[in-house]
Amino acid sequence: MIRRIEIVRAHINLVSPFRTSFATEVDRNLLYVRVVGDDEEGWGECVAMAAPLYSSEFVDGCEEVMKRYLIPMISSLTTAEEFVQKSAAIRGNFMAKAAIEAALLDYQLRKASMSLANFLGATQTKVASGVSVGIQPTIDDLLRVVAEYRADGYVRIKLKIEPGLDIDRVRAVRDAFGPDMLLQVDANAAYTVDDAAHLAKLDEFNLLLIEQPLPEEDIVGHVELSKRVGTPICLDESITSYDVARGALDINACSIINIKPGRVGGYLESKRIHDLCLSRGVPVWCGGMLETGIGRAANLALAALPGFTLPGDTSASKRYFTQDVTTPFELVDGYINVPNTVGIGVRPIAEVLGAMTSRVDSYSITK
Ligand code: NPG
Repeated sequence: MIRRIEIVRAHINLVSPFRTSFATEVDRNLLYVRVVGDDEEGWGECVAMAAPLYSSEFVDGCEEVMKRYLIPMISSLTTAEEFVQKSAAIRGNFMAKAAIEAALLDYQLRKASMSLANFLGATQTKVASGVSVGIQPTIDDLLRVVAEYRADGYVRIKLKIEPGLDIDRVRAVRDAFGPDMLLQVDANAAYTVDDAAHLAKLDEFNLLLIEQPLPEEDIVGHVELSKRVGTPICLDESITSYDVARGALDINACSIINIKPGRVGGYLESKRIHDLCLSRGVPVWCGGMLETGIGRAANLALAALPGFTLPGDTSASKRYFTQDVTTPFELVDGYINVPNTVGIGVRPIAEVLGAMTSRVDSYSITK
């Protein structure tokens, strides 16, 4: 029986600033959900950033939604599946919902002695790992950073781009690292459909994909862009649910999908999107939101499903943090092992999390 839900607020610095077309992240303002039962617990990590710049959600807003609307929906026997059904009444707020769903899943799977990977239908025991490279001050910096990640063993490089810091950057990396390196770019919605001819200049670099070139809402613009650019278009921010994914594929807005559980409301919805894409032969890959070990563990379980045929942004702990909150995830020959014990397979290390924690709020479950 679930006795209480805790919201744990904490802070962690990134090993280096991470610049995208919308912000520079230097740290993470963390929110963990802890489900506490009679003899078991479950953990989920909220992926919202401090400010609503990637999407409309932000971490303090997620806490408010959890406190006012989502936690009151939970009773002592609520399962993750029931929570997903009930919380559908609340519009949007996917990152808030996903963190609670993940904690409920971890809790119920631990009680059932099953791993999240098995529960979701994983077919791989380790997943190929890519790395997302933030916008660097100069091309020399970019080449140095990419070289370091290559030396670490990452099998795919993703470059963040924005208008003015795109074609030349990609050319420099292609020239330096050769035609065979798996390479893709991510614009985080920084262009408009009028940039189609400009973005088509990327076609000569044999990229795996261009991720989210246009704003989240402009799914129709991506249809037009897909006709005018040869490189496959992949959607991230735009794909907020199974229904949106199906619609986007139906109208050919994209040919690849980045699945981020936080962005679509959880792991159960992520699996539905995966299954849809698998049935249509559409490749998917697992995105990242600078998660600590709690979120990363669950993402690795998802990334082990058969449709995840492209390397994800599931990098090793040390790419992000000096000391992760869990036992660190390590890269071995370009792969990271998928946790295979029970639930998400990891828990926070009490002393590490304790030192990072600013506040724990506890909500009793009495129903
Ligand atoms: O490896 O976790 C990671 C980061 C991957 O590039 C990454 N995330 O747009 O996909 C993204 C981007 C991001 C970073 C999004 C920070 C939101 C905040």
